[in-house]
Amino acid sequence: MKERLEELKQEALNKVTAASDIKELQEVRVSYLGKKGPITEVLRGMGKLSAEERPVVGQLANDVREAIANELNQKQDQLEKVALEKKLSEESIDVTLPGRPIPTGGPHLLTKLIEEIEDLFIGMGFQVAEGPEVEQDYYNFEALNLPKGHPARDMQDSFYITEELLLRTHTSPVQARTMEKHEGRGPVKIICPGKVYRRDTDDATHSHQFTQIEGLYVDKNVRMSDLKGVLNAFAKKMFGQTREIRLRPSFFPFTEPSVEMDISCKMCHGEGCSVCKQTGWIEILGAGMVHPNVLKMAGFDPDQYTGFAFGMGPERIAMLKYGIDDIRHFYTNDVRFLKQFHHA
Ligand code: 2NL
Repeated sequence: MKERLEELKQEALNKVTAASDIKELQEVRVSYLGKKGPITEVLRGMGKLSAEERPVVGQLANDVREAIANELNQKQDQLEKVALEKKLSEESIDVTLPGRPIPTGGPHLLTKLIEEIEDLFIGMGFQVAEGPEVEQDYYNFEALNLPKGHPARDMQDSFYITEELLLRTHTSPVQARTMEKHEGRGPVKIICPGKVYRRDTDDATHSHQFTQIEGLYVDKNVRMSDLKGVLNAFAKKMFGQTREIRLRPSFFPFTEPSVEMDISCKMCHGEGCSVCKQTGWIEILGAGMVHPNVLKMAGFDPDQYTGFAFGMGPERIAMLKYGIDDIRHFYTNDVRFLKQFHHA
């Protein structure tokens, strides 16, 4: 019997050593230490032994059980440890790897350009003012020295909603409204960016909806030289310090005198090229001294107050700045176009 027990012990220990995973080990445990196992069987046969031998064999059987159990537990710990290490190494994350970029959208080229222009004027003391896109005939035309029947307020060129309501054709009505709110007291120093609408057939240079930025400075003693100084500073900051400006006489119903501003051509330095159509100059904006009628209608005394105003088209500025050849690119929203101006 003793030999049988020793044999069983050796057999069991060998199987424990050979077990390569926890499941196999559990099978060894059940088959050797279970109720139907060979050791239990040996113990059952102890009745045949003498009174002296019985405790000796009983003790040995217990020792064998214990030895096998110890070995099983040790092996179990070892296998669990190996399994854990394997799991950890498989699931490990390299936190130093660069992240995968998530594609993002961004502000439209025109939005960014408008904000850039706003910032330049904010830097010169202007405030940003906004107003409605559905406007009263009064603020869009009447208050800007364009009375009913004036040739420059062609019904065919505007989107009328009713007799008295239309989609604004410029952002000037925002300026008229702002002046009115000041109740005849200066200074008013604002720029008005926004969408405007004209009944045009869309082509490479025309759009029925586009954007505008207008500026207005009304106070005592505002002069033409103030206009020139502000516009010169704007042009140099926007297009580069080496650019020159020039003012040419022009006409707008809401300014007198009126001018148009050109900047010197960067491509040919004034020599003449295709960009500037051989003139050396590129037209950028229109401006002038606010017409006395406009001041009067907004509640300002034209004998005490003067002002300058200007207006420009961000699309035209962007087209010149980035060499964009078709105004429709701004509104088609083809990402291949938009992406060129999006830097995450
Ligand atoms: C252009 C020319 C201009 C104005 C806009 C203005 C507004 C008020 C009073 C007087 Cl409230 N003038 N605006 C003046 C001159 C020119 O725009 O070519 N824009 C794209």
